[in-house]
Amino acid sequence: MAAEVRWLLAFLISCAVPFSCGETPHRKFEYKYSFKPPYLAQKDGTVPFWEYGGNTIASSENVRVAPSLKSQKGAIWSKLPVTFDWWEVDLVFRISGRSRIGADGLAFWYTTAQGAYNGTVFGSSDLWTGLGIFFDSFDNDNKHNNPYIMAIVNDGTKIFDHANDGSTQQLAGCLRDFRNKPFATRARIEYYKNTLTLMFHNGMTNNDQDYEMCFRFDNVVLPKNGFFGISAATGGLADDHDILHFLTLSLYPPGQLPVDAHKVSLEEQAKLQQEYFDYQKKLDEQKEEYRKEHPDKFRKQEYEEYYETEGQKELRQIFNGQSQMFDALRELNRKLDEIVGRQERALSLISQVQAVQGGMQVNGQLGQQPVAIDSVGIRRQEVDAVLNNQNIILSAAKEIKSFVGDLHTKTDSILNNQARAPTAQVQPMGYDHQSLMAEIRDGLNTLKKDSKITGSADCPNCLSVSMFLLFIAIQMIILFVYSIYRDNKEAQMKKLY
Ligand SMILES: [Ca+2]
Ligand SMILES: [Ca+2]
Repeated sequence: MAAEVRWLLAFLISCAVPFSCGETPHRKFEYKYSFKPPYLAQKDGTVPFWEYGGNTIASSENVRVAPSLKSQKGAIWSKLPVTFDWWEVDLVFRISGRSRIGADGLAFWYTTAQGAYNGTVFGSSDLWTGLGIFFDSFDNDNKHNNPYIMAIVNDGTKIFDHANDGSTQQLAGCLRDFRNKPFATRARIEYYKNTLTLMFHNGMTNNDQDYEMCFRFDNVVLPKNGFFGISAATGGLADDHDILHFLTLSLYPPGQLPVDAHKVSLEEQAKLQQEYFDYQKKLDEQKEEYRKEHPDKFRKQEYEEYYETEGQKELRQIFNGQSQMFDALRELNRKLDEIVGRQERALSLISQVQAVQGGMQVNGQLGQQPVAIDSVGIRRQEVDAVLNNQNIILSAAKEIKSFVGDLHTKTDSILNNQARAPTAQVQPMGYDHQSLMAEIRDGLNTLKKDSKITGSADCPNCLSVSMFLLFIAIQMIILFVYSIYRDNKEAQMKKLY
């Protein structure tokens, strides 16, 4: 009875889990809190719905928050406060510099007020209220743990702990290298139902799906109606800190998407689409004009694209090889995960079988052999076989272990011998090679001497061919005489009878 109840419970839980976990929020693109190329900055240099300052430069392709010059600081802040509770920000960025170590880093902000453009925390204000996510390039505390990504939530009272790279204040973080990557690095920051998640793309591939978890932290409470911002700073060492995309999505639990928001977005979408097409058309016309005006220059540029230097070629080959290795590794990783999953399932099934067996024994049904448990799809003898196999594998592993230990000790002693007598030769142990060699040499010499003696002197004891034939002839004569004699004898005997 207990077993049935357990099965029912397991079934109910397995049914309920997908419904509770599979809930995905509705996503809506928020263009007033986003920027992306082309035409990121307008002709007058402004970025629509954003304000920037300090040493930040915005172009049509990206926002260079801090350039690779000494002691630069800059920031870009959204003009409007956020009007939604939950959000996801897709950040596509590049941090690159010629030095092996870079500085200082980049910060993503969600704070109750816009910060400064030349502050002390990665280019913006300290004592902030809200969230700061820092991409810290420079290792201030010399613990060899940078570049590092970390999140710090501040209530406006904490001063950023630069000396310890913020490690005493961080909510969560991960060690990831984000500098000088072949493709742009990406961070997906999600704040949904008080859970803060950061997914990171290391820029080693241009596959949009290669995100991995940096951290996930529950029970994070952020103030409402904050401002988004990005800031960066350089020090004695300097990197270029470029933001290529800043895409914001508002998240709504299923069934809570505001109705009018969807309608408005459709209208505005159509309007923007039209604007985009007009602009695209204008640009194509301008391009065509330019091509007509400068035909030679254009042709030259066209052909130059086809050539690459030796260095570029080599780099491309190396990169291709590495990409292949990376793909193979990822595939292996996936398969390992699969195997681990299967093993866990098998283990849970075995434990269930044992539990069921235990239940049966308690209920006094010991007489009935629990031969088949079809509902699980696994039989008793199969479990036994699996256990036996495991035991065999274990004993084999033990043997291998002792063998490896043996090998290890032997290797150690060889190494010690070598250390004592540092020659290129490995000294044999417990077996005198040289004396054996001497013995063999000696034996060979005697053999040679013997063969010389036998080869040079006439063989006194040997039988020659003529001698042998003589013996044969004598024997034949004797036999012949004897047969004649015997015939005579027989003839005489016959006469007598
Ligand atoms: Ca630092
Ligand atoms: Ca550090």
